[in-house]
Amino acid sequence: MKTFHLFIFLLFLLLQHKFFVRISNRTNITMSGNSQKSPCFEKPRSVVKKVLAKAQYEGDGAIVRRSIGRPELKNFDPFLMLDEFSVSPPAGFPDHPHRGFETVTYMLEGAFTHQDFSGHKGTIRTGDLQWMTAGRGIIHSEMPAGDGVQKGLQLWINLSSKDKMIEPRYQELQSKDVAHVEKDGVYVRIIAGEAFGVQSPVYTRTPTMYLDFTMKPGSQLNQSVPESWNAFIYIIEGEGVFGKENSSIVSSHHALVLSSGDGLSVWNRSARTLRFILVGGQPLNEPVVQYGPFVMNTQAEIEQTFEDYHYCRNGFENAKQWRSQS
Ligand SMILES: *[C@@H]1O[C@H](CO)[C@@H](O)[C@H](O)[C@H]1NC(C)=O
Ligand SMILES: *[C@@H]1O[C@H](CO)[C@@H](O)[C@H](O)[C@H]1NC(C)=O
Ligand SMILES: *[C@@H]1O[C@H](CO)[C@@H](O)[C@H](O)[C@H]1NC(C)=O
Ligand SMILES: *[C@@H]1O[C@H](CO)[C@@H](O)[C@H](O)[C@H]1NC(C)=O
Ligand SMILES: *[C@@H]1O[C@H](CO)[C@@H](O)[C@H](O)[C@H]1NC(C)=O
Ligand SMILES: CC(=O)N[C@H]1CO[C@H](CO)[C@@H](O)[C@@H]1O
Repeated sequence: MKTFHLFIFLLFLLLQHKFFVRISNRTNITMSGNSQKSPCFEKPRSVVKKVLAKAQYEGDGAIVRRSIGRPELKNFDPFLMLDEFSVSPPAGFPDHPHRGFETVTYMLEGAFTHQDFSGHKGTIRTGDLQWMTAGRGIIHSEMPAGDGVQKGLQLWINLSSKDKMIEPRYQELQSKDVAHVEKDGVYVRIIAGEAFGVQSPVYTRTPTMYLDFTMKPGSQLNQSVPESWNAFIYIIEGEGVFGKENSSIVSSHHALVLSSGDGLSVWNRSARTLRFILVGGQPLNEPVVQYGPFVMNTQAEIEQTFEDYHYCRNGFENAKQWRSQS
């Protein structure tokens, strides 16, 4: 009996030992796969369209470089617009309405003050972020908060038809609270989504990724992007090589539309810092009717929105008495 127990015990040890070896070998394989050659994309994304965002006037004397939303880059579901703005007082974006989508304002330099018709008011500064869900309706102003040129990015993200008339909501994040990681000469600020295993706290109603990358000369990046999402790049500063290793160099103020695929690789080819945003989102695949600051699904809904705005109802009630203060 005793020998039998000993036999079982030894067999157990033996099996356990084998088991551990297996596990540890497998762990090693996974780890080296991630840290050295990682991640080998099954279907790397490449650049399918390159558009220069030319400067134009918008609002009241503000200069914007529009990429998404310009005639060559419309209907990039779920994105409606991306503006790189550059504004000196007294220019700005005085009282104007929104319905049916979200605006994401990210300050690159300087500060902007916003105030809305529900009494919400605040200032965002360099590196701060405001994620505003306009939902059923907001009227607000966005004006420079300091002297000189104030710069930032504003992205418009569509809401699905079931979310278009939700209550307005703000998510504000100060620069110090924006998740960030630095790895091998690549610094990333994670506004939405995930990079290098770090996740943003921002909740996005339309699933979205928004990453701000700064790459030192000589650095290289592999970033995964969900395969079915639409994704693009906007270059803020410097120049880089995107998608395929031997593709041509692209410089600042260009937007690059990416093919579908599970990830993106980027190389620098210059002695300067490269800074760009990578933005991706799950397409809504629903019909759209946009009229200026209103984005709905049908012509009838747009007409309804104009009426609501005109008669101050269905979300625009506060518009009756409200004017922003200067
Ligand atoms: C584990 O790795 C070692 C060293 O590379 C190798 O000799 C051994 O055969 C591997 N064991 C298994 C179970 O794969
Ligand atoms: C597994 O990784 C450990 C720690 O990095 C290392 O000491 C060991 O040699 C590796 N084993 C194999 C089989 O690569
Ligand atoms: C990116 O992926 C490629 C191909 O899998 C690999 O050769 C390269 O080392 C990776 N780069 C980084 C920084 O992980
Ligand atoms: C890129 O160009 C280099 C040198 O011109 C060449 O050796 C390499 O094979 C090319 N790589 C690809 C993926 O085409
Ligand atoms: C915008 O949102 C609507 C639905 O809410 C959707 O049907 C449409 O495809 C979207 N359009 C764009 C350009 O993203
Ligand atoms: C991967 C790559 O293209 N690296 C280049 C980045 O920039 C430096 C500086 O110009 C080059 O030396 C590297 O070859």
